[in-house]
Amino acid sequence: MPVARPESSHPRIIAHVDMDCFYVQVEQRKKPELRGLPSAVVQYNEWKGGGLIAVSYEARGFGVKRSMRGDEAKQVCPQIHLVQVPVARGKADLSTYRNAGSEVVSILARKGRCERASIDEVYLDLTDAAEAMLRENPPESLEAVHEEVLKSHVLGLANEDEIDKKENVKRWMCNSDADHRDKLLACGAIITAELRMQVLMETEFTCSAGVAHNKMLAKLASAMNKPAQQTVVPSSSVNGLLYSFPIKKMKQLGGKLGTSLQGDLGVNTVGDLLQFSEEKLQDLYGVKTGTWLWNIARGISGEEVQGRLLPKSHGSGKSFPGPRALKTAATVQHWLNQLCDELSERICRDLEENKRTAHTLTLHATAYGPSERDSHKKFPSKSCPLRYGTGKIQEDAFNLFQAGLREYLGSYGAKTQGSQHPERWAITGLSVSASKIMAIPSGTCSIMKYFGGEQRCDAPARQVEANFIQEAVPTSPSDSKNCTELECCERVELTDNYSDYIEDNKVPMEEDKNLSLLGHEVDSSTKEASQPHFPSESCSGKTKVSAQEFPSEDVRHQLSTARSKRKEQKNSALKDQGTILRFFKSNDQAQEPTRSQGDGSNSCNAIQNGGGRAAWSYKVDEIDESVIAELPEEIQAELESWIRPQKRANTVKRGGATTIAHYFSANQK
Ligand code: TTP
Repeated sequence: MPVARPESSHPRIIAHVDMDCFYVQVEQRKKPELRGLPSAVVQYNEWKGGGLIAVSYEARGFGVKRSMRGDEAKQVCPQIHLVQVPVARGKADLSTYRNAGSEVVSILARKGRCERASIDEVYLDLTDAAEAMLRENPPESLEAVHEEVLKSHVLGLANEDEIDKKENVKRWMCNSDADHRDKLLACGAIITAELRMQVLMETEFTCSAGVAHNKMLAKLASAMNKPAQQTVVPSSSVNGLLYSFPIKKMKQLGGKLGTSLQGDLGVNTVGDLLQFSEEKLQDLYGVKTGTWLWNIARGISGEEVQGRLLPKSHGSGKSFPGPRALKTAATVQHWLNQLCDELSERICRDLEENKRTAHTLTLHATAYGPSERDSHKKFPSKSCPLRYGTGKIQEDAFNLFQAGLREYLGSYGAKTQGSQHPERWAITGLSVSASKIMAIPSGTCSIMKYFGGEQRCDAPARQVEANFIQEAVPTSPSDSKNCTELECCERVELTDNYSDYIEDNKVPMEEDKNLSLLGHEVDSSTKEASQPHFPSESCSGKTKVSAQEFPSEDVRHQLSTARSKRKEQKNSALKDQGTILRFFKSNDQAQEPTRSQGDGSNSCNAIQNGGGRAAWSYKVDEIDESVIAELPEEIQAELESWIRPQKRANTVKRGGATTIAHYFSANQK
């Protein structure tokens, strides 16, 4: 992705659409009697009335805030209606919200390239649609401009009162003397207003939007006027918008980079950045970060709308604060099993509906250790190749946990198995994610074909997918060793996809991480995508699997009946776990475990240390991975390419590395 490019030659029209108090709206659609009333969605944990996760605008009017608990909200607004988030597997179940988000995406995607940025946020590239409108049906030729368009906030327009305001907006939208950029923007605003009305009509949800010439400005603008409004950013207003915009509120500057800008340079607003030359910023923060900062100060951003309706990864998590912290391996395993069960269901549905397979399983945890000295220590995230099947995912996730725990406890040499020393560690958050999701290349033999009976396939999906995964997942050097017992551990490495995992996530909530992993829990695509097209060529000869591995005729019949049933019940997809899911579940039970549940800790660590971490240079070791996530994607990519070869080659690359390292070391204090 380019850092920035001149935007004047070919202006783009980008909209950022953000649903208003989204979970509340979903609950209000279920219970229409709540419409217009102060209401909020609370976590399932009822302590002090449950933590609020979404607050209606009516309740906000009474001073209710998301940071409150139910009891506190009732104090400031006694008439508030609190709705508990749906629960499954002892944790919040977000499927209703995910599905509702998908409904919206499928409508928005009708007018241009669409990127689903989180459970309730979408970027749209409306350039082509706006250009077509300007060519064929320009605003000044419209008989009437819709009220919703006239309600737009156009930054920089002087608005005395409501009537004047609408008149001004109309004049601006229909100005045949305006420059080309503004004309296109006006078309984009009209298209966005139409889309928002369509969303309201088809889903009953209101949303707000920002319309600008790039993603960064569109996102800033969408939050400026809520609910159910849209804000337009003409080029002439960009400086005014950014001049006083708090630096920490910028996407990617909320964390350590923003803190460094404030603390080290005294930069408090985006406008403050204008005093620094590009060279100076590059000197301080590295070439790419420096240029990126210089660009954002001027409202320049070359980030493309990705054209992604489906999530980049799936995640399932839960936190265990205070007395609920997990202190034994058995309780950790119990909860990991729940999380993995959900994750498995979701990736199987993704495979079935979208023909996509996930390739990496990652475990994250938060913990506190045996001593005060330990309080700053992070539980290391761990990844391994993802094997399909609930049992396998559960087994691998627990192995990852054990590997992480050994490393976390490290020098204390505490035992990681059993509960002999329950006081030595406590887990306050657990999450598992499936990432590196890829479409099955067309022509690949598909399980759907087999189940659907449209075409005979000579391999069960499990085998096909296993082959596919084997091909696609890069193997670690240790793969060549004949050490089945440690297979999983050998592949364990410090996760390299942590930034993917947290990208787009909402601020973590206190109680249930699941509620904060929104960007990655969006799992359903547009409705049209639920019936994939199957290639017609035969798959015979691709795999060698014995006949008894096929499901029996009965099972096949059962599976295909279940599938047709599910088609009928698209909107209650949750209740039906899907054919593949059942298939994997049943096969899973039948399968011999291929990996040892044994400890193997020493060898595992030795391999890991010997092959990886110990070989890292000091600078790489100092990088706080959470910082990487704050950076723009292209900078993350640069860091990745810098870090990975280092891991392999045990050499320090010069050049850009020095400047980036400067940034990271500056933040070590
Ligand atoms: P947001 O878009 O941040 O907020 P919102 O849609 O509730 O309200 P607004 O109109 O101000 O945009 O989040 C979308 C949904 O994500 C929200 O309804 C609830 C959920 N959520 C969490 O579960 N945890 C969080 O920390 C946040 C911020 C949101």
